[in-house]
Amino acid sequence: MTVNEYIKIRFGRHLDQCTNEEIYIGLLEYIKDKALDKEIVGGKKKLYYISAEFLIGKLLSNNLINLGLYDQVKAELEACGKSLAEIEEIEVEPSLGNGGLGRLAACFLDSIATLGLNGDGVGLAYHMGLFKQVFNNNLQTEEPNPWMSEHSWMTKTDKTYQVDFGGFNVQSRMYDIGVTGYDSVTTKLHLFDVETVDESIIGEGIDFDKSEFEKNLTLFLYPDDSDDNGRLLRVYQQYFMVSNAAQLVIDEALEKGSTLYDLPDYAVIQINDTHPSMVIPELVRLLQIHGLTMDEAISVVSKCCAYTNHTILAEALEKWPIKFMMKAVPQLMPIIRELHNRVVKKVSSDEDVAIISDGLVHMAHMDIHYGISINGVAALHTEILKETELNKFYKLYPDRFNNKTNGITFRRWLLYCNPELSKLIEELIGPGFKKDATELKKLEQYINDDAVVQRFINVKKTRKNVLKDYLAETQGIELDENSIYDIQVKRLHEYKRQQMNALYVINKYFEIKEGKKPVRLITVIFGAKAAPAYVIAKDIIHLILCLSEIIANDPDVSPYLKVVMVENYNVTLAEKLIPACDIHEQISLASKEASGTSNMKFMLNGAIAIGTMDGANVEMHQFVGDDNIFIFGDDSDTVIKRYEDASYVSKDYYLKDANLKRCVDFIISGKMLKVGQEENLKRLYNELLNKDWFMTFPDFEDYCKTKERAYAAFENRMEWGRKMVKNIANAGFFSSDRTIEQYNNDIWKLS
Ligand code: 26W
Repeated sequence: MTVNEYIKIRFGRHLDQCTNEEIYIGLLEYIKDKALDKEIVGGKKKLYYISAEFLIGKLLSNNLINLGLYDQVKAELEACGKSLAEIEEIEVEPSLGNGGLGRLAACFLDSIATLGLNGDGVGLAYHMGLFKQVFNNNLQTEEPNPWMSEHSWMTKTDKTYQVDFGGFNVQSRMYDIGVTGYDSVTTKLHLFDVETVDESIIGEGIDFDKSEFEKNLTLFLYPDDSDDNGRLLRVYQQYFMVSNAAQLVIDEALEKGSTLYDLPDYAVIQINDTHPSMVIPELVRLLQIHGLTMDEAISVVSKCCAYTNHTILAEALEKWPIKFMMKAVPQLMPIIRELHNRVVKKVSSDEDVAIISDGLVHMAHMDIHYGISINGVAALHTEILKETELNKFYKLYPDRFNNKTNGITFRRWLLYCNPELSKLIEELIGPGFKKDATELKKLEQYINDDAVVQRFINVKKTRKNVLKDYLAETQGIELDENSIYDIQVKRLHEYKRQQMNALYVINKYFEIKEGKKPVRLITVIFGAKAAPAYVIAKDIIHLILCLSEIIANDPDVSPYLKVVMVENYNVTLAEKLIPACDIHEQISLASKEASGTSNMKFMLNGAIAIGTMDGANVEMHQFVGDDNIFIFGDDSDTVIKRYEDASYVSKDYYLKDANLKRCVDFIISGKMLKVGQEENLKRLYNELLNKDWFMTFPDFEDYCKTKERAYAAFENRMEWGRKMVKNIANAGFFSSDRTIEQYNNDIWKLS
């Protein structure tokens, strides 16, 4: 049935008589129907990918592409004078994630379905998602980000569970979003919600009463955790998520004839970071209710669960106070104590590997002792886990540790977001790369073919114009498509070092003032949300916004340098920014970025990285070689050592390097104080001068020099074009299809 026929039945009207809203609703139902036809008819064993975040992005075009309907539907709409792009604007992006971890989960679901694997996602249906970022007076403010509506991709199911908390219980309901595989089957994302959630408790901004758990359980993703009530709420949310997941796992296994003693033949659970870790004690608890002994239950659960670590930062490894656990989930504490005692008795009495110590429950430790696998998300990251952060665990369980370098879905990050590039590639090497990303390697044969390389440069120009139009229309930002687009988009965090990029901007500002003018306008684009309680991160945003204002208003500088910070960076914006990018910034302090995934998306779209030897940059560098990526800065060994011997004193660098000093001093200069807030700027200045925990100063000089090298290289357009082709040709490894195949072969073992 065509869309037209479908719409006619539904609305009794022809397509050209419908509004865009009506067509959107019609398409939603049309696609849902088509996806249903392809639903996987379950094999025996099933994967449950439990994650607190699924940053799925808009689904309309994505689903059309995966179902093979995109061209047909687009043409049908065009024939009636309608535009798919305009209809797409109606869809609201669900903001069910912070950044990499959530977007990775979404890419994985796409690949799981595409590979035809029997696996579903399980998470929460946060009503407001993560906050919406709004800039006021050069400062970030936060607003609720509602996305649910009567017509959405979510389908209400009749599955409900009871979830018990200390002192009360709630009734949950499961909602499903179909996950369409590319030319393959449909699997599901199950999102749990609770009917008592009350959106009216939201006050100013994203303020709400954090103690009213029944009303706020699924209201926001990661609510502000700067106080005890906020942190306690996270425990409630996490338990709500995993209790539902565990009940679903048991239900589905029983339906398929499991005795529960053989649960590992029916279910494998991937624990995405530590947020779902309570699934381990919860499953043990439920299996006991089903008649297994504690011994049996622990043995069964230990064969079902696998854990992925996404961060090296110690502060991000969750540890929950026992008193929180006793309040929120008292029924789990006896089980966690038992799990802890068994480790002490049978494995090791070393405090460092204990599940309970100092009145805290160490979630990652539980995952490692009671799981089949622990993986890092890039080669370097896994090595650092094994050799330093989790070394004691690695010694206990060497066989459980493995690496799974992250990946991205090429359907969204190439076919959908860059159709011009996709078309060019298809013309050159055929359509095989869409199913087998390693075929991109065939593009290398064109690296010395100037006419072909020029076409890649032309596609980039087209995409730079698309971004220019989009930002002008949606955010009132003016870009010059002839400038270099130098882009850093990612969560705001000191370890990612947006502040170093900002210091570079200041450096360039001074150079231009002194008459050293770049040959071409440089546009430095930032996009980042800061966690609401992360004060310094918000100060860095303030710095960037102030710089943007000062430079835009300075006629000496503005023809040569432009600083832009896009508001409310999200998946939809990423889809516009990434194809348009010339140079992308992957400048984390070496050893701190577990992997990074935007680096892969940029590479695939023919942007060249300026990066440190960190996360997956290391593997990208291996693929493209020194000439096609701009590497700088201290390596992870140097950094780790500097932390170990506590030898870093930021002020020494500041005093030694006059150039650095004047850049840092500029933060509290009269010019800055005129457009910014003294409190914020002074705090940031002091932080850098007296602490600089993520070591921007030691890398600063090398960073500046490397940027100059990159900008100079950009001017040799043909050579730059060759670098672009080299990067695209070598991006195949970073397909999430490859990552998921490895998870399946090594851990999940689904048939
Ligand atoms: C305190 C709880 C907590 C801690 C960290 C919540 C959320 C986070 C981050 C948002 C986790 C995250 O996104 N990590 C990123 O995961 C990506 C996918 O593996 C990696 O590519 C990034 O390097 C890593 O920062």
